[in-house]
Amino acid sequence: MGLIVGVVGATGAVGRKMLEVLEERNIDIEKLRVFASARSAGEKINFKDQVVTVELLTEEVMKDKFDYLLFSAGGSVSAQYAPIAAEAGNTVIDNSSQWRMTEGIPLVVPEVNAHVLKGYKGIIANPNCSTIQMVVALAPLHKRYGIDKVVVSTYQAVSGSGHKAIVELENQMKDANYPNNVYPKRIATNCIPHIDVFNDNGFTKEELKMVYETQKILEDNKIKVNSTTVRIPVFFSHSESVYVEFKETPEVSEVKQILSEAPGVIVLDNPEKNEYPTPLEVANSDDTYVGRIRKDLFNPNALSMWVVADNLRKGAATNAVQILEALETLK
Ligand code: A2P
Ligand code: 11C
Repeated sequence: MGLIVGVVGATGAVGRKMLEVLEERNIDIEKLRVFASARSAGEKINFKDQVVTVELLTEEVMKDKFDYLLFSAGGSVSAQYAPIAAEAGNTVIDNSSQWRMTEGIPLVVPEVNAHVLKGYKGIIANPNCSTIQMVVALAPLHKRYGIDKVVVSTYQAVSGSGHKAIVELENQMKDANYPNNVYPKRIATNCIPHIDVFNDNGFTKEELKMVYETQKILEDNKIKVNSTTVRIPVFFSHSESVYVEFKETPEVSEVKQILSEAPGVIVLDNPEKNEYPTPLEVANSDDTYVGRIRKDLFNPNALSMWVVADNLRKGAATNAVQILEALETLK
């Protein structure tokens, strides 16, 4: 028998992508229900050969029976509705930051730590997009060399801020006077070193997600992470410059070999042929691409690399659906 699946926030940038990925990966769905706010309740959405009507999200509907509920409607929606759904016996895969650091809630990137799902039922957290792609590349290297410290700078696509931000960049590219509705500054022809809110310590919440989520997923609170997260005028795919200091000395040839065998990673690293990943080329892929792998000039235990992945796919929807698949294989 097929699954009963609900998508909360199905009209948003990630929610739409979740539906696409569920369809593409041929998940055996017997009944799909889609939820959003009063703004879009009643709208029709195509899924496979069916037309599904968007339902209003209420506490009552979350008590209905679902095999899986995929949430991507923001932290406050997850805070209010996910516990009600879980209490009713439903498995929630939550894409918001609401539950990620809560003790006892698994924070999962299936290629890295699917083992924490064994025997678990309730709310499961999908990590932040910029964390997911970084740990997919770091995990196999951590296993081999042991990571001491990571310094990462991100170049993040506007789709990470949702559908409204895609519209803002599209319009600002055509109209110099289009207002800044989503971002504090103009995003077209600019870059903004400010993602999510500032914390008292000077880092943004997005930067701190990269610190603490990485430690939780790699199960090592000693890994030091220093992050600077930046929004750039790109629609899809986040890019990251990642500098890593290891406990042991890595060799570039071995690093390339390890990464090329790692699940979910594609090494694209032939600079002499201009081969390295870019967001435009990586968009629509489910893999994490790594290029520009090179040793540090001064620290023999350190190297730099360039990591790119589609933030709506591997960074959100695909990772959530992979969690669903991992749970199904553990059944
Ligand atoms: P809606 O279409 O009704 O606004 P994005 O990240 O692209 O902005 O999308 C956010 C998603 O979360 C949309 O599907 C949006 O639905 C949904 N959403 C936002 N607030 C609520 C809410 N209070 N209840 C249900 N869905 C919500
Ligand atoms: C961005 N990383 O690109 C964010 C989007 O914590 O899930 C995801 C926010 C989150 O803006």
